[in-house]
Amino acid sequence: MNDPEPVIAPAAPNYRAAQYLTSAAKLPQCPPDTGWEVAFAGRSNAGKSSAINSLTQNKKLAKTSKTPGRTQLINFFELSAKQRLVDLPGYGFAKVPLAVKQEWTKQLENYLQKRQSLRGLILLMDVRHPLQPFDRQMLDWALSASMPVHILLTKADKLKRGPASATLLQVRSHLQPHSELASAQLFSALKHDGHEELIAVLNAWLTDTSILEADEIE
Ligand SMILES: Nc1nc2c(ncn2[C@@H]2O[C@H](COP(=O)(O)OP(=O)(O)OP(=O)(O)O)[C@@H](O)[C@H]2O)c(=O)[nH]1
Ligand SMILES: [Mg+2]
Repeated sequence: MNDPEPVIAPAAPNYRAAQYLTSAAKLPQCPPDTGWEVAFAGRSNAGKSSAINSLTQNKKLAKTSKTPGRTQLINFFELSAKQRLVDLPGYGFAKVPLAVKQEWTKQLENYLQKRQSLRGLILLMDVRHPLQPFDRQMLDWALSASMPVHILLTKADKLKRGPASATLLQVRSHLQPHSELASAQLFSALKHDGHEELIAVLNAWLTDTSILEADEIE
C-alpha cells in the first residue's frame, strides 16, 4: 500500500479581501461546488448581510436593508480561490407572497442539502428573540445532517450586558446536548463586537481538511 498523500490545508483567509462573486436563484447557478464554503442563514432582518459587511470591514459588500426580505438570492463572496462566504435569503418574512416564499424555501433546502463544499452554518438570530420556530427548524436540520452550526446572537448593542449574557447562557444550554457541533456567541455589527470569536470559528471551518479525501486537495 502507498502512503496517503499529504493533505495541505488552505491558509486562514483574509476577510477584508472578500469580493462579490455571483448571485444564484437556484442551485445550478451557484459557483462550482469545490473548496470550502460557510453560509450565513437566519430570519429576514436578523442581520446576515450586516454581519458579513462588519466581518469584512466593507460596508458595501452585501446589501443591507431596513425592509425585510431584501436578500432574495444566494449571494457568494470570494475570500480566496477555494474559500467563500455565502449570504442566504432570510426566512420567515410574512409579507412575501406564499408562492415566492415556497420557492425560496425549496431553493434554500436544496442548497443546504446538496452543497458539498458547505463546511458550516452561521445561524443568526436577533438577541432579543432567539430560537423562534424557524430557527429551531434550521438548527435541527443542521444537527441531523451533522453540519456544524455557530449561532450569532445579533444586535447585542440593543440589550444591556446583563440581559444579553443571560440570553447567551440560555441559548448555550439549549445547545449543550450537541456541544460537539453547535456553539453560540453575542455579536454586534453596529459596534463591530464579536469579530475574534466569529473569525476563530470561520478559520477552523474554512481550513478543515478532515472530511476530504487526499485526492480532493491540490
Ligand atoms: N443596532 C443594530 N442593528 C443592526 C445590527 N445588524 C443589523 N442591524 C440592522 O438590522 C436591519 C437588517 O439588517 P440586514 O443585515 O439587512 O439583515 P438580513 O438578515 O441580511 O436581512 P434579509 O436580507 O432581509 O434576510 C438593518 O436595518 C441593519 O442596520 C446590529 O448589530 N445592531
Ligand atoms: Mg440580507
